[in-house]
Amino acid sequence: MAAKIIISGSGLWKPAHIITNEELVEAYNGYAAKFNQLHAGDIEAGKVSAKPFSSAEFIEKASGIKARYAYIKDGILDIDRMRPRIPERTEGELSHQAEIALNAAKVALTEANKSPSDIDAVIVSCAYTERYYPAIAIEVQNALGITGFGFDMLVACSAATFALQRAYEMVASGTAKSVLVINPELTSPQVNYQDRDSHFIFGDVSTATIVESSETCNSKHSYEILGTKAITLYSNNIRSNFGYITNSTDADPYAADKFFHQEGRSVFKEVCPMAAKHIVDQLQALQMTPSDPTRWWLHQANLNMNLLISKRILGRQATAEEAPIVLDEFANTASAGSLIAFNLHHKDLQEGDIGVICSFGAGYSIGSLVLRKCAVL
Ligand code: CO8
Repeated sequence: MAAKIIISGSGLWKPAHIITNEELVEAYNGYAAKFNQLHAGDIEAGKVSAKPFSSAEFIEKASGIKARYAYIKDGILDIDRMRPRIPERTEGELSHQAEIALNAAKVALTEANKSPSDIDAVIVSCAYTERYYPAIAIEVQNALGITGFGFDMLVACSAATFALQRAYEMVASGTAKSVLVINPELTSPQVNYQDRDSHFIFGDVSTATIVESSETCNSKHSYEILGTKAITLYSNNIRSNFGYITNSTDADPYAADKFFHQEGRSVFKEVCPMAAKHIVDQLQALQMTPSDPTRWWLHQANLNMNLLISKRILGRQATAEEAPIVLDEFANTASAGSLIAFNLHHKDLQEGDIGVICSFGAGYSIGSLVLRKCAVL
């Protein structure tokens, strides 16, 4: 029998610090009031727009988010700073992102019943890396003592699913035997905490996944990857213009357009039908219907978005058990959201049960994997 490609372990690491909507809104509103007072003359003269006030009720109603984790909380709620105070590390120290990547990677290795010597490829895939080279993946590879190769990948919200698809192909083609995919989503430095429309959206987290062949898999809970599907469609509706070229363009490296910004309503309207069609088409290609999967590990950007997508797919709203929501606790964690949902909600599935991991977001990008639970060892 031909070998199958398996997800054999999943790791989740969450920061020690939590910021509730109420704390975030209190800080933002303090900042906005101070800004409006300082610029009262220019606001009056129509030269500067007044900062509108935020509300915890709006945030929860519009997004489903109640709180988020912060790698470093210090500084974010300081109305004279409004960004985390992350200490710079020397070149001899482990980088911040490699550290949180390792935290999740070690859990995934344990869950997969693997040691670093079993792994021969590392992919660090997320929305941002804290530097361009050497790759964070190679730093992680070195810290774990893995022989083989590593590289970084950036695909915004679909970084995790796209990397799992590359891992699938690597194991299937024999270019690697076991791949460690890590998503250290350190989003807080790219959140514009001075912007009412987006200050509440993101949280920090790290997830990791092991992909290997059924010939080597010996983990308790494992999942055969039955199919993978990716699509991208260019859109400016979710964008960050931060990058290395700013030094040469003389643009302000900290201007609002250099942070995450979006046309949230347009994203909602355009991405929901795309994601629903993507999943239905993929199931069809695998000779399945939407009633086959028992679990939907969907991207976690917005509760209403997930409810709408599951309704479009199933013709009814999915239950919390079928399509678990984690964004109340974690907020949007860029590419890690669907993997957090998988991590926290997969062990109860029975042998043969079908599940779908799906991400959707900036690019636009949509990535999905259809899984079947293997026998529990
Ligand atoms: N408090 C109070 N009122 C507010 C606030 C606030 N914080 N924000 C907006 N409002 C107001 C608006 O000004 C508006 O007022 P008015 O009606 O007077 O104009 C009203 O509330 C309604 O505003 P919206 O129409 O904008 O509100 P929505 O109901 O559409 O909700 C959301 C806004 C929550 C942003 C929603 O549109 C949404 O979630 N859309 C989906 C977006 C999405 O999925 N984006 C994906 C982004 S993630 C991604 O792709 C990864 C990127 C890489 C990671 C980046 C890491 C930093």
